[in-house]
Amino acid sequence: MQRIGTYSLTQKVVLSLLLTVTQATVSASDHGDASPFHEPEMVAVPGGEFVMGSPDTEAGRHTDEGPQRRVTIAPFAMGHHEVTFAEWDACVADGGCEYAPDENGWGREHNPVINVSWNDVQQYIAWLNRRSGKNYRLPSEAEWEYAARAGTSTPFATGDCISSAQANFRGDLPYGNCRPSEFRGRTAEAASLPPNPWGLHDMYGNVWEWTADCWAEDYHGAPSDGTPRDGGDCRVRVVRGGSWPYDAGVLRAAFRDKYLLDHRNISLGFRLVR
Ligand SMILES: [Ca+2]
Repeated sequence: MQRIGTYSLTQKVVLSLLLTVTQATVSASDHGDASPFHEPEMVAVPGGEFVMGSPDTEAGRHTDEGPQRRVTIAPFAMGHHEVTFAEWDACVADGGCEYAPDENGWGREHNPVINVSWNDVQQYIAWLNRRSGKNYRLPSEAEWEYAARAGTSTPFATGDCISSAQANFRGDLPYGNCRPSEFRGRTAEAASLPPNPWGLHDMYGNVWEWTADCWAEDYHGAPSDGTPRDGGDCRVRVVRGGSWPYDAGVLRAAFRDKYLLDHRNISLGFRLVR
């Protein structure tokens, strides 16, 4: 449905019929003219164990990325792409989200939603869970890094370098001795760049992604079972993955940053897990 603009007219008709059926089945409690309800497209992430954080030897490393430790992760499903404006706007239209974020003149639809705070996201999740009857939530920091690495241990799932053909970031500020590439200067349509080995798009760059975890200065005392950290400073939550106006060093799988719960900006979005 999200890519309806690219379908042929016949496909649109078929799709609308299908959606009508889905709507009737899924949402008997629909209100009037609200948009049809769609769940996010999810990708199955296998359970496993991984080494979280970066080694002392990794260029650009910060002390908050250690100490490295083994973390066990139960299987889960993760958003195929960052939550889009179309997905957010459906929540607003349905009365589930009070806040309609500005798109910074870049258009809405398939662009990743920006200008949403951690608190705003809680409204979206509550709405989605009411409508779907499922348990969508923000990923833990450990789940996020596990999924971003997708079995790799290099700074990026793409290896020791990443380019703007693989991720949306300041390609003109590459990592280490890697070659420079394009800087787009804005968000890219969600999932318009190649996925990581586990089929997840834009884990590196495009928009920062909120996680569930309270901020702590390093991994001493952090859980090793993949659950979010609830100690530390819970007024501040961890964001991951870097974003379109940041250099490659910030896109590293181990890199961590943080924002206050009510902070909104044009490089900050999210994706969900369940
Ligand atoms: Ca991202």
